Amino acid sequence: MKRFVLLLLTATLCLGGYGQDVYAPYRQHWLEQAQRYTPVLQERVCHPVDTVDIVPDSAAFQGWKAVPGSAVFDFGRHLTGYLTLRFRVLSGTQDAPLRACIRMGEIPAELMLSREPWTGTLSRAWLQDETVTVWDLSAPLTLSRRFSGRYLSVSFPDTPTAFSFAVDDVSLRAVSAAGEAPQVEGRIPQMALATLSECMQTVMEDGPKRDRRLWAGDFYLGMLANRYSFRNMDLVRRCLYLLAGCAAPDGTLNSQVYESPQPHPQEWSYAPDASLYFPLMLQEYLDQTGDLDLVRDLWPVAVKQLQTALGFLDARSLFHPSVPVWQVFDWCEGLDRTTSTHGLLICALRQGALLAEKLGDAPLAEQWRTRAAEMQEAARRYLWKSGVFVSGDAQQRSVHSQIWMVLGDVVSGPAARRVLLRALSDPQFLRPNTPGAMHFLVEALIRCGMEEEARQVMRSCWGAMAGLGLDTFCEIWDADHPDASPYGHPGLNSYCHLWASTPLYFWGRYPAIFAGIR
Ligand code: RAM
Repeated sequence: MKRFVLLLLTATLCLGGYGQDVYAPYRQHWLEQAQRYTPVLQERVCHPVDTVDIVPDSAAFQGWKAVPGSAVFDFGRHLTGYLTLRFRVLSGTQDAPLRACIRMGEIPAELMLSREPWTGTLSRAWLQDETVTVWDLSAPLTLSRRFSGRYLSVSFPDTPTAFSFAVDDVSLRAVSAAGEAPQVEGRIPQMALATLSECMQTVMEDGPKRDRRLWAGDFYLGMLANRYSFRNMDLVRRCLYLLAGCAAPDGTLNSQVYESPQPHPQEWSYAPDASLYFPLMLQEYLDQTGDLDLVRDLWPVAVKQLQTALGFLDARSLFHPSVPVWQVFDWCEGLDRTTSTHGLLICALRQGALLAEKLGDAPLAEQWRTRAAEMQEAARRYLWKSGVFVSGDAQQRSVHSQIWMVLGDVVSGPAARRVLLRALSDPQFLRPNTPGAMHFLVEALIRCGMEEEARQVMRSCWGAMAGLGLDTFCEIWDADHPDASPYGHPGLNSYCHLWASTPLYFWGRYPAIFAGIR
């Protein structure tokens, strides 16, 4: 009974301020299914393996590196979990509380970055800085915050006068839903595995430090990486059902879902690109499992995402919303995303058509294939300018647009190769600056047989991060501006990010192409 009331409450929360719920017949069931697949997190108590100092070094990532020393605990790898400190009074009697300042960093620089004045555009509370007053040194201190990182500094600014003390033990109860790790060869796949397993919590989180939530776009890429590594399909099912259960009452997907205290969405967070990954997710899930029942269960969501996006086409069959619509793809500043969404919609329609056929709806499959063909034709006719595809009224040129025109099969063969080569060699083109967008670049290069170029992107993005001695792959990667942050402060960047874990997919799916990279 209690469970029923909670689910009802969740269903009500998901409705937010919208009108009637198009998913009323299904929502409760979807949320129940999501709950049913909640994983049991595996726990492991870890201790620091060393102590280090963090020193400036202009060659190191963001200018700081860890060297043998004594100021900072080093857990030896990226961990996500709960910290416990134990103290011991060495002399005298504890006559006053102790103030402990605790900082954790995913990378060395994070402990050293200046916080004043605060320039971040997200809350400073994302920084893993905690000040705790310890009243009883004989009791272990466990912090309620879940931390994520490798480096831990603990300092005591208010020195006691009547007693001395020591930190006796530091431990971190690490949690993950990943399950047993497969053996993978090579530094890049190993880092990708660490990245993915850290993001696998009770949902596939986009980043265990920030934002710690289910993001539709990131999850699609996490699904691909999971396929060739942990194969934790229950976690995938949970995420699919959560996205569906927290969709807006008008049927559009919210791009983000929180789990606590009850599953609920970031309201009004529809983004066509995040939403259009949903048919791709279902097709990918079916391909991985053969489980048509789940696909049938969530089919209304896929249909609605495609119908909604088709509603943004203009009379020429171009994706051209008449009102501003938030689109993501990448953090590249000033990027016009409409051509990218156009290409993604073509992909989603074609995947949707495959699914419709498998579910016995041949007319719908036919209808979507026809729309996809019209959109391909429209792109060739209206978006093609001087040998490349442009985006938006300003006819912006970006690598992103070429990627999605290739993936949408608007251009193929030698012409596709020319388009990608041109975009990659011309500095005038805007370029991806996140591994999430680089993923699709690699996929597009492979699609048109440009294997050496695909390896080159793998080396210059993921390989470069590996070369810097990081433990996990980052949310942002801009080799020319290593401390670039879309959030106004590099401390807010996530240095272990789900969408960067797809080397696992590339190595698994195309072993012959990537096996040579170490
Ligand atoms: C950030 C996160 C997330 C990403 C969105 C668009 O908030 O990095 O992973 O998908 O942006």
